[in-house]
Amino acid sequence: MARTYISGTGLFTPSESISNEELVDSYNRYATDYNTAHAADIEAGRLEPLPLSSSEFIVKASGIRSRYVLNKSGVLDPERMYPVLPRRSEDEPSIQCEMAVAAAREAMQRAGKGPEDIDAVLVACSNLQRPYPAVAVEVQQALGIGGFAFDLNVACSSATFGIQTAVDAVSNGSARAVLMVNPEICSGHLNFRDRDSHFIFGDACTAVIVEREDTLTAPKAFEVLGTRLQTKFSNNIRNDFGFLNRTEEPPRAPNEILFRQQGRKVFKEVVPLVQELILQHLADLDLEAGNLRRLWLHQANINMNQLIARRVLGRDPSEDEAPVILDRYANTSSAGSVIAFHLYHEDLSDGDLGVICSFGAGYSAGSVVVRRVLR
Ligand code: CO8
Repeated sequence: MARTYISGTGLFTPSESISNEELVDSYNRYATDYNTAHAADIEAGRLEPLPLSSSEFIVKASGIRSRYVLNKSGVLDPERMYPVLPRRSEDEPSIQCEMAVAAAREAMQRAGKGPEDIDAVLVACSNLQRPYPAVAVEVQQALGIGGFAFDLNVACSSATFGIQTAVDAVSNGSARAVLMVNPEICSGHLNFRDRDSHFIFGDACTAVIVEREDTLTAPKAFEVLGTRLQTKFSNNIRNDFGFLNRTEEPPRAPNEILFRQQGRKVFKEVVPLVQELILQHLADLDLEAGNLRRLWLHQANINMNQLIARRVLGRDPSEDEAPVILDRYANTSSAGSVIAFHLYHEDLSDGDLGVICSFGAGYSAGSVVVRRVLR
C-alpha cells in the first residue's frame, strides 16, 4: 500500500449565527402561542400543552451555546421556523456546490494543489439537496477538476467514510489526489418545533485533500496510518424523507419526514461502540492510546465526547487533547470532527499522533489515525 496523506483542509462557516437565547425565545413564543390557541382542548385534557425550552438545559445537556446557519430570520420566525433559501435556477451553482467550492479552495490552497492535480471529488454528507446530477459532479465542474466524482451519505460519519474511500483510491492508484467535501445544511432538515432536538444542529462545510507521498508538496501534512469503519443497524436516529414519501398511504405528517432521534439511547449505545472502535484500531496499528496527542471527535454532545475521550485515554481529557467546537457550531453532522481537526492542528509537532473520529446515524462510526509530518 502506498503511503497516503491529508495535505490540506478547508472550512466554510455561514455568516449568520443563532444563540441559544434567540432560539429558545423563538421556540417559546411558538409554544406559548400554540398553548393559547388550544387552551380549551388543553383545559379539557384532550391535548397536552407544549412544554417550554430553556438555554440552561441546552448547555447542560449538550454543551451547545450557538450555531451557524445559512438563514437566521426564517428559523427564528415563530410562524415559519425553517430557513428561507432563495430558489436558484439550473444555471446557477447549487447551495451545496457553493459551500463545497469555498471549503475546497482553502483545502486545495493549503495542500498546494491545483485542479489539474486532483482526479476525484467526493461529496460526503447527511443530506443532499437532490439525488442527481450528483452534487459532487457539479463541484468537480465548478473547480475544473478532471476524473470522476460521486456523492455518498453515511450521516454524521460521512467524512470518515469519505476519507477511507479517498485513501483507498489514492493508495490503489485510481486517483493521484482526492478532494472530499462535507456541505452540511442541517437547518434544512431539523424540526425547530421539536423541543427535544431544536437546538442540536448547525450548518457548515469542510473539505479534505488526500494524496500519495509521491505527489506531496505541502511542508506540513498528516500521514494516514490507518482507517477503520463500522456500522450497526439502529432505528434510534432516523430521517424518513425520501422519494417514496409521495406514494405512501396513509401519507406521513410533515414532521415525520424530519430528523428525529432517541437521544438518550444513542448516547448510551454509541459511546461503547466508539470507544471499542478506537481502542481496537490503535491496538491493531501497534499504537498506545496513552501516546495520542489529540482526539478530533464528532461534535454532537460535550458530555459524550468527554466520556469517550476518558475511556480511550484512560484519564480525564484536557480541552487541548479533545478540542470542542460544538459550543459555537453545534452538531454540524459529518463536518464536525473535520472542523475540530481543521481548527486545532497547527500546534502539533513532527510525529504527534491523533485520531479523527465520527459517529452517528446508522449507527455508523469511523476512525482515521494520523501522524503529523513536518518536512
Ligand atoms: N429544554 C428544557 N427541557 C428539555 C428540553 C429543552 N429543550 N429538551 C428536553 N427536555 C427535558 C426532557 O423532556 C426531559 O424531561 P423529563 O426528565 O421530565 O422527561 C429532560 O429534559 C431530559 O431529556 P433527555 O433525556 O432528552 O435529555 P438528555 O440528557 O439525554 O440530552 C440530548 C438530550 C442532548 C439530545 C442527548 O441525549 C444527546 O446529545 N444524545 C446523543 C445524540 C447524538 O449524538 N446523536 C447523533 C445524531 S446526529 C446524526 O447521526 C444524524 C445526522 C443527521 C443530520 C441531520 C440534520 C438535521
